[in-house]
Amino acid sequence: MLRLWGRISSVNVQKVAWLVDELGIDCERIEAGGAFGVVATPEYRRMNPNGLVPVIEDDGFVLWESNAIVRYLAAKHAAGTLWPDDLRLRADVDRWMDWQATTFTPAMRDAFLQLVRTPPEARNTARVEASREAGEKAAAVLDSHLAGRGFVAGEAFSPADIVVGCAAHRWLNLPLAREARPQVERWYAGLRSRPGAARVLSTPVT
Ligand SMILES: N[C@@H](CCC(=O)N[C@@H](CS)C(=O)NCC(=O)O)C(=O)O
Repeated sequence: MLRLWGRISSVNVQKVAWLVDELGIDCERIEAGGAFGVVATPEYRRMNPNGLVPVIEDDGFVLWESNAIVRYLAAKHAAGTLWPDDLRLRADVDRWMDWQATTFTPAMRDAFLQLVRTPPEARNTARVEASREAGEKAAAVLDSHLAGRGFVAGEAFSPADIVVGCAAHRWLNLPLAREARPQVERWYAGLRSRPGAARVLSTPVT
C-alpha cells in the first residue's frame, strides 16, 4: 500500500492527499512535520535529506517533492485521463504546476509566514506588503487566464487544478485585504465541490 508522510495542514501534503482521493487508491498517511516531529529522525532523513513533508513510499520506491509525487502518482494511476497522453496538453499541465511552485507560492510566502506564523508584535509589515503585492500580481495572471475556462489546463480537471488550487486556498485564506478575483473565486468554488478537495481543504491555514 502507498504510504504518505506529512501533516494534513501542510499545503504540499494537501496536494498529494487530494490527488490520492481523486485516484481512489489506498494510502496510509503517517503524521510527520510541524508539531508531529519525525522529520529530524535519521530514518526520515534517509528518505528525505531535506527533512520536509511530503514523502511517499510506493512498493519500496521513495519520492519527495510534492509536485514530483503528484506527477508520479497521476502518471502511474491515471495515464490518459487525469494525466494527459497528449504532449502539448501535458506540457500545459506541467507549466501551471511549475508556475505554482516557482511563482505563486513564493510570492505569498512572506505574507503567510508573517501573518500566520509570526506573533503580531514581531511582524515585518514591509515584507507583508511586498509579498501581498507579489501575490496580487500572480493572482491577476491566474484570474485573466481562467476567464472563459473551467480548469487551469485544457478542458478538464487535472493535477494543475490540484496544485494551483491548494496554493489558491492558502492565498484566499490569508488574513489580508485582497483584490476581487471573480474568475479565481468561481474556479476555486468549483474545485471545493469535489469530495477530495472538500476533505483536504477544510483544514485551517496554519
Ligand atoms: N518543495 C517542497 C517543499 C516542502 C515543504 O516546504 N514542506 C513544508 C510543509 S508545506 C515542511 O515540511 N515544513 C516543515 C515541517 O512541516 O516540519 C515540496 O513541494 O514538497
